[in-house]
Amino acid sequence: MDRGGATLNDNAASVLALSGGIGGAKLVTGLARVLAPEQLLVVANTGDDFEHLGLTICPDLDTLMYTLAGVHDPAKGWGRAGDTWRFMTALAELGGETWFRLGDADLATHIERTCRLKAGESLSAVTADFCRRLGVATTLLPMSDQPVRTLVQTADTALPFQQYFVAQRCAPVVRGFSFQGADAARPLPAFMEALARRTLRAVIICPSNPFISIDPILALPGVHKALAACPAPVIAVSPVVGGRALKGPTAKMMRELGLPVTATTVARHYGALIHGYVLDHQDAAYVQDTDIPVCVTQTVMQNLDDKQTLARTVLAFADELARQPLRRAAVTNTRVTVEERS
Ligand code: FO1
Repeated sequence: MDRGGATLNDNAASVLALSGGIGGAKLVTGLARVLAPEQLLVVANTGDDFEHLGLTICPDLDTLMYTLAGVHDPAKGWGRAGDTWRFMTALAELGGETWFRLGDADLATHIERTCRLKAGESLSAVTADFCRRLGVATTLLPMSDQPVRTLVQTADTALPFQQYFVAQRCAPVVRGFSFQGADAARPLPAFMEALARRTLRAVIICPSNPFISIDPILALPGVHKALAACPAPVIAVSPVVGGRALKGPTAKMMRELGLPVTATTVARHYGALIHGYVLDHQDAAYVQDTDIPVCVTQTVMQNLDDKQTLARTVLAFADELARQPLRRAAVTNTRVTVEERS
């Protein structure tokens, strides 16, 4: 069953969420709880994907899939709950590469996906089937069926994303990013159809890292233009709270790129793409810095209640914006990319 070209129920008001892994998955969990399955389409970043030990690993897609299935490891944020590590132990004994840890149950996902990709199935078809088998009712799409690989430009070299993130623990100073393969990749048809849909209720940019989780999605041909022309409110939720990133290297990256570590920087980064911005109570002082409608609320999600409450608040904000003529920010975009070197 290939859901790559699937459409949402056209009679239902639908919500499109753009997400990276752990941070975005929290809001996606809330959205999946407050919306019917046919009302939510989740598009996942695949720029973090890579080939490792002969396997195709899709970290953000898997984090979203496991989270929506309720089988994720909430402590680590990635991988499966209760996983065991016999494969890694045995691999270490044999002198294999152990810098990227694959749990035994998680390994099954990578092996089965790789077999199916090699047999000619698309990533979206494999994802749809895995989701069905794991009981995920929400439609989860990779941003593209073609490979896109994020490269992190450091002072001396361009590092493949997982080399930077896991092997080097985000230590190298970041100068910019590029998304290898993005120019030749195509966004999933169902994603583009949703963006143009008359009944689309909102596009929600989840509280994910703007540089490495959302920009790869925006870098796909046609996506930026389609978002800019989208008839529904486009809303971003800040991943920066009180001058810190809730998860991951967002704040460190901002500092190294010479950007202030504030919620405003993220709004400016999305620039004229967004109609509304959601930030935390702790950042209420920054409201005056933006010239688009802002919703100040609790964005820190510690439990399921927080996730559902934020999801409801974001949707109510979108509905409020949709009742007025939509206007976008006048601020310039602070996109940080470097030319592809390959
Ligand atoms: N993150 C780590 O910090 N160390 C790991 O060994 C690791 C393994 C891993 C395996 C499967 C998977 O789906 C994700 C994994 N992650 C690991 C997380 C991943 O590198 C990042 O969270 C994302 O790429 C950033 O969104």
